Amino acid sequence: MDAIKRAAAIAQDKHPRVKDQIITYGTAGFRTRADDLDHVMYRMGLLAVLASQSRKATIGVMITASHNPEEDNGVKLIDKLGEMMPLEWENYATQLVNTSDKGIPAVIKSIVEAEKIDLNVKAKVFIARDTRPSSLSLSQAVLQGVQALDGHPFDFGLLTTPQLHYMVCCENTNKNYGEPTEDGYFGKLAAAFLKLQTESGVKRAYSPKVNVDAANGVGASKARQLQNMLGSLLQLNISNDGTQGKLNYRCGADYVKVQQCAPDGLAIENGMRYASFDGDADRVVYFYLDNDNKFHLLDGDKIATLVAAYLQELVTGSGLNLNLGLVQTAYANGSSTNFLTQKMKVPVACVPTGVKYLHHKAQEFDIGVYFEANGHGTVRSLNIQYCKIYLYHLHTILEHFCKLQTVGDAISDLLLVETILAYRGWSAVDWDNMYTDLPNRQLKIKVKDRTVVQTTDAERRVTSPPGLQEEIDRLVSQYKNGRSFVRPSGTEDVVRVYAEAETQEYADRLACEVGQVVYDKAGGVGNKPSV
Ligand code: G16
Repeated sequence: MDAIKRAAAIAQDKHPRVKDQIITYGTAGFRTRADDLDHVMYRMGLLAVLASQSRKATIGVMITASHNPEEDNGVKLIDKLGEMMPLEWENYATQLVNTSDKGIPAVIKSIVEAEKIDLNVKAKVFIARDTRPSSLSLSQAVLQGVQALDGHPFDFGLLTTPQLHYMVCCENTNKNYGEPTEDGYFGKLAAAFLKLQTESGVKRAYSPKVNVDAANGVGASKARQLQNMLGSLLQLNISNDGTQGKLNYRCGADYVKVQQCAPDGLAIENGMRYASFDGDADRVVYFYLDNDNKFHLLDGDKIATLVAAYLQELVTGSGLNLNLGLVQTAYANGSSTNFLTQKMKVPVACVPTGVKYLHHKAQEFDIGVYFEANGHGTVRSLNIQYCKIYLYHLHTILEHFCKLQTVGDAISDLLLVETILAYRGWSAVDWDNMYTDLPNRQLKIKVKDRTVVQTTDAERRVTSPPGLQEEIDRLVSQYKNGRSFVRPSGTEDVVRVYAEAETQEYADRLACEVGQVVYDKAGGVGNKPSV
């Protein structure tokens, strides 16, 4: 029996597709209830072998549902340089996952033909997982998929998503970038942080204490490993480390960003600086309490502004003619965009949600800073070597903190933020004072089928269902500084609503009114939002 037939037989016997439910490769891979994912994982193991043979490189498979609730899980493939797979591979993934068990050989053969794959090439697949209870058995299913097509799996066990990106890239660049081990990863980050602190100096006003909410996820143990290498340079006090609370439940970057409040599991005090990771530690947001005990969020937009302003200062100081730009999504707070374009004179581009779009767009600049408001982001520069000659600091930052972080990395982004705060001698309040956010609100609306909502113009306008955009325009026109858009999530079964306005009360009301219209026009289910 050849490998493809054997793989199909194992699928039917051990990893059958039991539900006739279509699942698509979304914003960040497949994501749904963990109970529905066994066959998906096995088939992604098969696909990873084909991808490895096609690209003649090691491919990564990460098992995580990132910010989603603990009951969910997900999987995504990592391309040879640590980037997301091209669109055609996302389509292959959707085809392979949704065919019947008997249909597997035909789909594999069509991929082999389309990509002209030599099935004799030795395939190598790196696998890692987050801390969800379901992740271990799902990673076994991936492993069996890889073995079924005679590929060679290497299971790293628990890693953050960005760590697996790092491992894949190191492996495929002959270890030029670093050792594909955890020691290699932490050693590289710690050495760069130490170097930047020593050379650019740490202002006295800077406090190296940061309280980290690790979302009860994999980032907790990893941040501790980093802490062991940093000594007193940076003092990370880690809460929500998974020993008590539930993953992402009332904690983590997504909760803090969307709810605009401190997470459970840590006692927030004024004068301190806090950071929240998400479940697989590829996003980070900061927050603090002011002297009036008011909560302040320093989200991806604030991080982008801090980083872009710092890099612009370095570039301007060098006299080099490098163009620096920022990439955001529709979720970016209007004040951040105004501050950057009008005050800092940094060009800003807007793209659809998903780091793959931001990453791609950022490459149009010599130095492209990209961040989603939810805390995903990094800096891209295709001119790293060029920067090295003139801008040693910039080069160190790009090379060590940013180069590989094609999806953003909470840990290296935290080091980047701390490097800049130390250099400027800033507290969280000083940083927040760069500009004031417009009050905003996000809601999730449950609908029968979220794909009925279709968008254009980087997701800022709705094209379907008919009449929805006109209603949103009408509502927005009633609010000073009002802005709102809706889009189907690519990771959860909801339609997302974003609104901003002059006051929090108005932003809340606008979001609710837009949510009601979505509910009415897009087939809402369950409770209708009420003002
Ligand atoms: C993923 C993507 C992000 C995206 C987020 C929410 O993040 O990598 O680019 O912003 O999902 O996407 P959506 O609004 O389509 O649900 P994560 O941290 O969950 O992997």
